[in-house]
Amino acid sequence: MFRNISSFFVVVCAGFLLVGMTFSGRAQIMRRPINQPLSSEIRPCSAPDRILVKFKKLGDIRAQESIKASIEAFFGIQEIKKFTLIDVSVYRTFLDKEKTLVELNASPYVEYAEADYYRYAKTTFPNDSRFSDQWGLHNTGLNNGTIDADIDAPEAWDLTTGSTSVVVAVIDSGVDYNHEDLKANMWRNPGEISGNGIDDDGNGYVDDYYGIDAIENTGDPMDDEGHGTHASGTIAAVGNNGIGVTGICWNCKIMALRFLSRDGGGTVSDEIECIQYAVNQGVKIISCSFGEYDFSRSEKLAIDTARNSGVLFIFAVGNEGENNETNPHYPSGYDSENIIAVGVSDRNDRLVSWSDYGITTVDVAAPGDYILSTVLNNGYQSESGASMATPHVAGLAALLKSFNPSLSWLEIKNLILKNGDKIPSAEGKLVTGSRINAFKALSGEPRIVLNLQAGEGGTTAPPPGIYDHEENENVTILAIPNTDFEFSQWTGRVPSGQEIINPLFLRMNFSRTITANFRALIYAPLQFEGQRVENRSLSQRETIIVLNWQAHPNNTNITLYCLYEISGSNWNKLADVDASVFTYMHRSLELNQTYSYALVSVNNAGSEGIPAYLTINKERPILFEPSYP
Ligand SMILES: [Ca+2]
Ligand SMILES: [Ca+2]
Ligand SMILES: [Ca+2]
Ligand SMILES: [Ca+2]
Repeated sequence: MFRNISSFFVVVCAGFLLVGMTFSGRAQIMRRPINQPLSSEIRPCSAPDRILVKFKKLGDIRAQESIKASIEAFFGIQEIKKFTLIDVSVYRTFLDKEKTLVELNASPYVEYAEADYYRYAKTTFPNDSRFSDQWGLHNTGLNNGTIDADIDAPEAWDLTTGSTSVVVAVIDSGVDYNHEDLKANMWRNPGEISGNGIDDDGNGYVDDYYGIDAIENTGDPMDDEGHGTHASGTIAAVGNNGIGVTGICWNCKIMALRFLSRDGGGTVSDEIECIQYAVNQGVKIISCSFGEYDFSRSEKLAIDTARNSGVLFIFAVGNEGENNETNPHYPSGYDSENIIAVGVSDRNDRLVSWSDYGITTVDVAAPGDYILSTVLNNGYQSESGASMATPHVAGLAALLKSFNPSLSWLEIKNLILKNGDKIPSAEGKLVTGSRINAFKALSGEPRIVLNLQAGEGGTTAPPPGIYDHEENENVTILAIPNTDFEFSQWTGRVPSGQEIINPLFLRMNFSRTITANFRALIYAPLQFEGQRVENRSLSQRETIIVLNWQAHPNNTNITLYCLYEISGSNWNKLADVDASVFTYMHRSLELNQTYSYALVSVNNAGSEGIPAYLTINKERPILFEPSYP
């Protein structure tokens, strides 16, 4: 019928003149598909093509029917059903739904028009056959567990069940990529044709379709141990497919990276090869269920460098019950910002006795005791360890990234750490004292992350670091006077004054990470002067220029002055003068020439300030001129 809408237009225009509304441009609105596919990843708020309308009762029935018909024709809406109980009609919309609603609500004949909102079941339970055994996701108290000692996964799945575009790299013993409950969620290298014996994407690995094996340097990360397959199932076993278990992320992708051999060991170099592969493929979340007690500079460097690519690492702590404050465990124990170190909680929400802990070194606990997940050859098995807790956090990170793809590694980390459930046995033992909670993390309040850095030679109070704040919280940053500051949104200058430090007030009402970078402003030395001396003795005919200056009182931490002679566009350094010395004698110069200088203050961070310039003309007064013999 709506192919005919333009033929209704004249009639409708009369109608709308009658009701005194303006609908300019209505005829230009293009038709477009309205039944947009409903993604299982993000749930819509309302039906895309249905609205509810209640008309005002004006005039008699005939008049009402006439007005209703005119409005239906004009707006191109089609009545599907009418609820006599409340005198409200359900309409199908064929044009822009939101615009139609706005305009209907502006009509004097319409009491109201509203979207046909969705209502969702309060919790989303998957149909995977063994979900009831996955106490870490939803604890019903089975096996003497505690009801709700879990990460509230079904509640989180009301918000999202994960996006196919989020990839988690699992650096482990490989993954059984043929497992019935993993196969559909395996990452596949888009640049590689599987099984043709050719390195199609030229990345050095032949047929690296699911990832790599860094031990054998091949493109086949098949798991022969089961450990990586177990971790992968917790992160992203296929959810709601009627079989086996479900991952925390039903639809996310697993990149398989093998560096642990069958005996459970692997080298840092093979691990770094895996990290590099993941970074090169653009992965933002890396799950690592391994570690030991030796510090590796290269491993830390790889982690810190991956931060530049926005990578968040989830690391297992040890299963030795050690205090990582006194006995550090790596890689979980590095002071790198872009890591979450994960300890182990059990089905009664206790930090297990064998979990490593550390008030500054272990961030959070996650279920890791008797965790059912995928193992080799389409199997399922319960395992215990920080290796099982870690993928719970990695899965949650992936769920968060699915829910809001714009989240940075830092925002994801903050959402996870700030929105757990406190568990008494973790108090004083973990940074957060909490076990993760997926629902709380997903529905967490927006927080502001302030990344405060002292730039070259700058100082800040509080010290440089990463701080997070509530939205609309006032934040005070102290910086030395006369420092420049740079934010991603704005720049400015801390005003100069008599005080030693001046506060800078920020209202934290941005929704994103802010980087504040304070740079010291170094002023030019004062009273840069020079005097010329002509030496015209028979033995030595030369000009000597004596340069003098004073320190600028606003400068702090000056260590030296760099003196340059300027010749055309060239700056030739004459000397580095110690900061306690304010004079320099430039000797052996040509008679009757003009000389130009620049003097630059340098602070203890090596930062150079604004130059002071000086030109000594040959006409300037001569301080001393020996007489000719
Ligand atoms: Ca629960
Ligand atoms: Ca390749
Ligand atoms: Ca190939
Ligand atoms: Ca499943």
